[in-house]
Amino acid sequence: MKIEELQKDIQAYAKTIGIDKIGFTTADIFTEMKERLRRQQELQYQSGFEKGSIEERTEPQRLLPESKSIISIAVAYPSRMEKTPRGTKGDRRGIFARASWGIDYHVALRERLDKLGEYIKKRVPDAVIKSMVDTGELSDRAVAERAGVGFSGKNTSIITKEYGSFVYLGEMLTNIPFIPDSPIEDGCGDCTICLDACPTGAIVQGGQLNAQRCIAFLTQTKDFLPEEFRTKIGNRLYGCDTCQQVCPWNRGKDSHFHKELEPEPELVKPRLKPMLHLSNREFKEKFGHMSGSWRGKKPIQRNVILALGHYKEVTAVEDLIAIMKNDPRPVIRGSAAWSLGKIGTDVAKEALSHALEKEDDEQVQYEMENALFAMTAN
Ligand code: B12
Ligand code: SF4
Ligand code: SF4
Repeated sequence: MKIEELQKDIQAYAKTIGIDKIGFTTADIFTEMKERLRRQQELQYQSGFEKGSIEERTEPQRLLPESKSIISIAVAYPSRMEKTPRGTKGDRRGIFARASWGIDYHVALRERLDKLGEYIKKRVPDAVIKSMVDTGELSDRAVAERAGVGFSGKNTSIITKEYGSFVYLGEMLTNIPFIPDSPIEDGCGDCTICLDACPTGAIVQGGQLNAQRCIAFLTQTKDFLPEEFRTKIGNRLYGCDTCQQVCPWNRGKDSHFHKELEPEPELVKPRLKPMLHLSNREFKEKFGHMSGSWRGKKPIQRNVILALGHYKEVTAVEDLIAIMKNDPRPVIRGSAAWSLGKIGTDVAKEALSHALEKEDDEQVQYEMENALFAMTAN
């Protein structure tokens, strides 16, 4: 069987199973990426969510010794909801980033890669394959870039000509020597819109991110959110889409091809106040199928509390006081203290003073003192 023919058949089959774009590249070492990862590590710009050593991340044969090529896949997701619920004073809402709309994309892409793998094995019985999506060692973006799926934008996202950057990526290592596609031309030119729009200056220079400053990362941490970022995360509960939303390549790009990736408006833009009281079980039942829930309830609830402070939501004061007094988690009590300080009513102030007398945790005490200080200063 001719490789060209097989490759064409794979492309055609991929379309039938909900893969929107596919590209092929060699299993050669990602030399430039190796340097980049070293630099990111030295500068402490990494998030800590990356898997594997630099060698494993850049040398495909360490992951599958027989590797000769890599198939990169992209699945497009929506950027707009049909009926966006609007938050109002007294009934504020938070937002999950688009990468958390619909079912967890790891599941959606894994299913497609499994089907693709079965198809290839039928055609080439001695094919050896290994697939990954997000949680594997390889940089899904570096693979997609080299396989010509999209170019690497200054916001660090892979941008496809057809669907913009609103695509999930995954790949399959194989022992089949597919003919590699060519990378596509860079499309950023002298544009710097995303760098200017990033709320925290996380894009250090075109194509280089300090993940420690990126809101997408910060929404997923479990500890106290450093103070400088608290007003910047706004009502984001998980992830951040700003540097993609402003990108000219995403203008008018809104792909509704896959039912399972459609957002449930009440879940991706949920009311904030009810989220304060969710039990672990309720959280899992409601949000467990979304990719944004992978870090559990705590970071999301912390962000809910900060969002209420951001909105200065007076109707949340009673709830926040109860949480500040009774929640067993210091991060949650301290964040509630910060938000009460922001809201700044007399009731909030009195509650902060009382709670401070009883608080044992030093960090929470610090938050309460700061909140009281800020209220007196205003
Ligand atoms: C860690 C991680 C994060 C971290 C760090 C992100 C980052 N930019 O590095 C945090 C938590 C911040 C994050 C956030 C997001 N993530 Co994320 N994340 C990952 C993960 C697990 C590893 C990424 C990684 O290794 N980064 C290290 C950097 C150095 O490499 P890289 O970005 O992978 O590769 C590019 C650069 O290295 C650059 N590069 C390499 N050498 C050189 C040299 C020069 C000179 C230059 C200029 C550039 C350059 O080119 C590469 C190709 O574009 C991948 C999944 C995976 N296994 O790859 C998903 C992944 C990158 N994330 C993804 C998504 C969707 C997001 C968010 C949009 C989610 C959201 N809405 O909040 C945001 C976007 C934030 C942003 N601006 O990047 C998608 C990206 C899809 C796409 N179209 O690009 C991925 C691929 C997951 C997936 N399988 O779909 N993420
Ligand atoms: S995801 Fe948000 S915080 Fe991160 S680089 Fe993009 S705009 Fe900046
Ligand atoms: S906003 Fe401009 S610079 Fe940023 S990724 Fe898009 S085209 Fe490139």
